[in-house]
Amino acid sequence: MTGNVKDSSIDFDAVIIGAGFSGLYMLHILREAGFTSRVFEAGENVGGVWYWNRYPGLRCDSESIYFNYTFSEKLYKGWTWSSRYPEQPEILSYLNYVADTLDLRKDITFNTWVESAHYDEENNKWVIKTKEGECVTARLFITGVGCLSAANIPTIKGIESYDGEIYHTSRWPHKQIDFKGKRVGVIGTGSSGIQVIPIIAQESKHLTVFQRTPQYTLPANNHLLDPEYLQNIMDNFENFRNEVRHKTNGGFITKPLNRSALEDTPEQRERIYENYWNKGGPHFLSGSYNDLSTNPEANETAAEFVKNKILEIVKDHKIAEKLIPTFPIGAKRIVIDTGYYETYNRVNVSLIDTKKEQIIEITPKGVSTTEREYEIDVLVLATGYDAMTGPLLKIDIRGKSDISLKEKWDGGANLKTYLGLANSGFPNMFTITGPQSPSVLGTVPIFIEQHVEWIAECINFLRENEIVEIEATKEAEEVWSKHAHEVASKFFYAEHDSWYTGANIEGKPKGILVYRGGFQLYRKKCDEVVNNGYEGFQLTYRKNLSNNNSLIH
Ligand code: N01
Repeated sequence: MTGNVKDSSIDFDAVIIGAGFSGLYMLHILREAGFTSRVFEAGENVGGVWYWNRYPGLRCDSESIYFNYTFSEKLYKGWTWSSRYPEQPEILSYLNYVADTLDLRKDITFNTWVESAHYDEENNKWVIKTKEGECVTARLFITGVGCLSAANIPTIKGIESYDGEIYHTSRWPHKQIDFKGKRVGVIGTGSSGIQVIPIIAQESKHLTVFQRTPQYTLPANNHLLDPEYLQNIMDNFENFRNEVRHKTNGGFITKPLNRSALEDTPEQRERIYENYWNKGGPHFLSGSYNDLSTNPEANETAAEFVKNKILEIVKDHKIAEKLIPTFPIGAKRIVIDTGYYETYNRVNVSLIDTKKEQIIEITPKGVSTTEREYEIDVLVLATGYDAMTGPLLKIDIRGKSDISLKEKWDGGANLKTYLGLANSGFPNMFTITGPQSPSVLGTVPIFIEQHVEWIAECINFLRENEIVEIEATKEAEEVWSKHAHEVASKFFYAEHDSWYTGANIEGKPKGILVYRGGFQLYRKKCDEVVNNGYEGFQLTYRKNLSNNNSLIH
């Protein structure tokens, strides 16, 4: 490993947490603008979520041509994706390629966990301490901690007594796990479970899937990318970039049809749904009728189509019935898969519906339910994440008057942010893809670029105008949070339980964690804030301070 900086400087313009998509670009853009920056990263290399999350079968559910940076044509053209949906090793290689090309590692400290970041009001600086004993200061504190990086480890009775191998999908070991000849159990059937289950089924002696809630999953229809198709993008890069950044929901190019599902006859609908099902990926929902996420009757037609597909694919009717979801399609994040439903036609796979046959405890030998004990050699927890707020609240972040972010948000019950980027009481702090921003509702790297560029422009503005402090006002936060709630309330996901609302975590207050107004509207609002002189922010100029605090270098 190269990098792992521990130089003598302890005061920076900016400290950034995380060396994933967010932290790498933030570091690059600030460095190019002449700011001194340091990234702290818990992993031993770059990648963020894509460094930790590496279970077999992991592929991103965004298409690869959008799942990268677009800020540099040279960088874009220096990389070639192999398939439609990128697999985790390829994404990790891509981020290493970026770090190497831009020579980023020299400003990253690896294997380092930021424990606390406290705002020193007297000096207008953040004091950042790491678990490894470092303490640095910075004018600006920027989090690039990811939306889905804090693992949800279930508190099932007896879990610590289990004698077999146990893995969480988001903290997969950096070695190949041998499932051959073993009895494997998987708990959880979200995106992670649905991707890992077909692979484990092929390799193991027997696989038992413990399913609490059946999910809707659509075929990915993954395939190798045609070199001609890629060349065409490269040849028209400017148009492509403009389209992705300014005309789409961050890479979701397919625009929905301009009509309700209820305007078509059942036969027409069947043809449309079949077409999108065969195209593969999430386009089935986002690219077909325009009211599937808001109109229950329209939604039911799409849900019915998928239910019939399950009954068609899964040969055993009783198993198929267990796999049929009972909530509106899209109320939880849609999953895309390769051969998931087909896996239940295998003789070495069993499906346990844990709503009927509940898990009582984990024993030293395996999983004990209300019916029996299942002996398991390898237990895989595909139980997801404490999303959005979870990664931030794992760090002791304290703003003015020593108030922590946890206290300010009341653990999430009173979640209020300004644009998902800033918080009142927490000056000079920015949260890349923070809660109440579009974050995960599109192609994440494209959203990250928008946030990073907005923050960089803001920091330049602070330097040029001799501003030592920028802080979101309570009023602006109030208005933004109200707006975020209003736009979300039209969609099913707002009222159903999932990680989108925090309902997957025991004791976590339920609330809207993502901005559902669409990426273009969001971008427009962020731009308006800038054009109106950082409307909604309170700015403190150096000339108005008695202590003449230093500026950003
Ligand atoms: O997590 P999830 P995930 N006992 O929360 C169950 C992204 N991602 O890691 O639905 C028993 O969706 C839980 O049951 P229920 C993607 O955005 C992307 O799969 O709460 N079961 C559910 O079945 C995705 O949406 C990719 O009733 C328990 C499962 O565990 C997000 O990450 C790949 C339980 C968790 O599903 C999260 O996906 C992977 C318990 N105590 C992830 N606790 C791609 O890009 C939870 N469950 C393709």
